[in-house]
Amino acid sequence: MADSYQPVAGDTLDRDSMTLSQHVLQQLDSFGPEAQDLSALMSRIALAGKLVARRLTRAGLVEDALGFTGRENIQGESVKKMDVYANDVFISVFQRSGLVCRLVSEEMDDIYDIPENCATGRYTLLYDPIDGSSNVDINLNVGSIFSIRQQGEDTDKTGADLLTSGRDQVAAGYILYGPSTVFVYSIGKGVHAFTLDPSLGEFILASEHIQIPAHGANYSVNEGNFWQWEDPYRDYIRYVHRHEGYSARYSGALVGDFHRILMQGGVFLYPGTLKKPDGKLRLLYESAPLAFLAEQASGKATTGKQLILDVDPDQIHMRTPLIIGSSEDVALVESFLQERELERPPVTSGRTLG
Ligand code: P6P
Repeated sequence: MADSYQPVAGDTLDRDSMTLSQHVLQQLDSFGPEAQDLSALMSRIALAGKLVARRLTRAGLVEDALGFTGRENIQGESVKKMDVYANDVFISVFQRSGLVCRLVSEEMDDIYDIPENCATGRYTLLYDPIDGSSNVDINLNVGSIFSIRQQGEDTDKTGADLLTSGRDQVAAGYILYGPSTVFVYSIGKGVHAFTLDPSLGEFILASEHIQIPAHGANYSVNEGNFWQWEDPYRDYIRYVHRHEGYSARYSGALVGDFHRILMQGGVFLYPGTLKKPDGKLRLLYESAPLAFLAEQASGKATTGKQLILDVDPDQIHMRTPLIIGSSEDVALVESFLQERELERPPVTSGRTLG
């Protein structure tokens, strides 16, 4: 009998055909209904990402795509037209999907119910449709952040079942709209990154089981808030200013700043300020999903007092301070907050300003 056919295309074709939906099924090691639902859900998020990416790449050319709407969201922030468009994209791709029963968004005060999905939809999607929208009009990177939770008992329709710690997340991730569009996710089995191949219209596997280095040079913080911080944060900044081997990197968009930390190491921090004592970043759809990824990638995420993933929110738009990134760099920030002498990372041979 002739030898069975042996594919000749090899690794490249295998890689290019490892789509996001296939990867989720592989991760779950199952083709059962639950796995199929989660795979389909991830594909819908990817579709939302492609629609937002398409709009962003043409924003400068499309009438009325840029600028402000003139409204403020529940956060008291001016709403950009792109915020609204991206939020509507997520609603549109999940209506009549049978997958998601509720949506929680930075751009919507209340929970958005999709009752027609609730017969089968076992999930709630929490998302920041465009994170870092101040970058949109100047063509700098922005992102979408998402968190997926199981549909709990919400008989009184208050979303009380969502007010549990981030350890109840089923999956989390983000889409980074940069020179390329990157989809990063975890379902609790490592962190994986996909790159959008526009010629295919598919997100193709780029990196698997990403690990945050234990230490990195990047420290990412808005130093313009220095005057508003508590002293321990100021002492940390003075420390990195006086020691060689640190680089300040801050884009004004959390997703891009976190992605740099994920890939190169270092620490991102958004402390509480005089104006925003609880910090600016929202727990359920910004800090908790990124903390889920950080811990999956051997990093750490804390409020400065508590691990982000252990915080029980008191309302769906709750804010917390955020310190996230390499385990050693987060520990260095904590050492100032806990006023404990941590043997500081070895001072490099370079100069140390006393
Ligand atoms: P600031 C964008 O508005 C955002 O929510 C994050 O993406 C970003 O890290 C942060 O706020 C930037 O805030 O106060 O430094 O401009």
